[in-house]
Amino acid sequence: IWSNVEMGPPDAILGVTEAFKKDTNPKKMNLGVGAYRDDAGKPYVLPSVKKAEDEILKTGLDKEYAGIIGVPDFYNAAIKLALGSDSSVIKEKLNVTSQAISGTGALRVGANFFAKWYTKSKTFWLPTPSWGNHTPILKHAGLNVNSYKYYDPSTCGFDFKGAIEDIKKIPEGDVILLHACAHNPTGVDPKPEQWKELSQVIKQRKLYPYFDMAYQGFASGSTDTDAFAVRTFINDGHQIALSQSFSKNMGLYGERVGAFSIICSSAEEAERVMSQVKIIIRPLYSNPPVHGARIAAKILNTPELNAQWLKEVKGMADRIITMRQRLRDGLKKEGSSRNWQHITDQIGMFCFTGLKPDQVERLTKEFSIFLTKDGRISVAGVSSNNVDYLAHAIHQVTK
Ligand code: PLP
Ligand code: TYF
Repeated sequence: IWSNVEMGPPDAILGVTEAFKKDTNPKKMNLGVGAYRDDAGKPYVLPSVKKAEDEILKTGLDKEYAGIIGVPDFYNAAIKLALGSDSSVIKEKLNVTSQAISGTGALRVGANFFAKWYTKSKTFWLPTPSWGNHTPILKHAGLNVNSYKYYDPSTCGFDFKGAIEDIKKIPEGDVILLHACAHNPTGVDPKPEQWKELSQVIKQRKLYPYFDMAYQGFASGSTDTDAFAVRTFINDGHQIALSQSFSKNMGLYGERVGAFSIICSSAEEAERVMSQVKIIIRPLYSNPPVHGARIAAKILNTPELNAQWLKEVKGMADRIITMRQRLRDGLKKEGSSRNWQHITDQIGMFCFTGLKPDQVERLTKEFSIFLTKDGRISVAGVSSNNVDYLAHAIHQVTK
């Protein structure tokens, strides 16, 4: 029956882990997937998450279905985390917020909603490059995908001029996707002043800003600082859409905790939009899982746990910053004459090294260091034990 089905390629990011698992070299490193590791290279369950989970288990909650849009204590707290607890948008009930199956699911619910209800355009504009899953998520929902300049390979930094030039040419009404902070895969974010200008240009062009926020807290170590772009756009009067993920900042990867929001122009409009978001979710998966959302809700709504969590987020962000510095120092010690400043300039979980595909291939073949072909490394996979080995290997393939 399925003789017509062709073999598909492995996923560009998750395929790296498959290849890593097969390697027998004891020095092997998996710098592919963006998942935090502690300094011993082990997956990290945040102590605040453990504490929240213990407390939830003690209360002996049942396993009944959540509503279509999930656990209210969770999604109400999630949007507060993004917009700020004193947000007038929330007070005036202008937000439509639903729990979603992590960031990916939030993007897909959003994509389906835009495909069905956004009448001005069916085209989304992505930064070049963007997260590898953005294009398939949007295309599977029937949307068109286009791109605007973002990363400048000559500086390994943000191409502000190129981005503005391209955005000025986007047709009115189209949707522009923006990474709220800690851009994946480049680790390159606009500066606050640049965000302000982007907001103005996007407003003049009458574009619809859609934020993907998968790393709130991971860029700077502060969830408020990392919400700068989202809050600036809101203050400038944009009615944004927003997908949030709690995979990275709470380390809840496999629990699939996220939220999707749209900001409306009146509470009455928000009620109509909410009714249609529910109608999209119901035939997709009926309602989201509750366990992870309960954990996130407990952390976000309990002041002491919240304070503990923010410290732990900062701890993860700081360890990554330390590893960036040690990698850069290590390359210098190896005798590399290249400019590696971008390793410490870039932020968030990833470093876009600038390594070419043949150099990436040598890293994998000769050193058992696994990363995506675009030269992105997940700095979260680097630790005190292997940072010098990584510096040595990178120098060997770039000298
Ligand atoms: N968006 C971006 C930019 C990401 O980097 C990721 C994860 O790596 C996601 C969304 C979604 O991740 P998840 O579905 O685990 O929340
Ligand atoms: O490393 C990245 O960019 C992500 C990680 O369901 C990831 O692709 C892995 C699995 C998943 C979502 C994101």
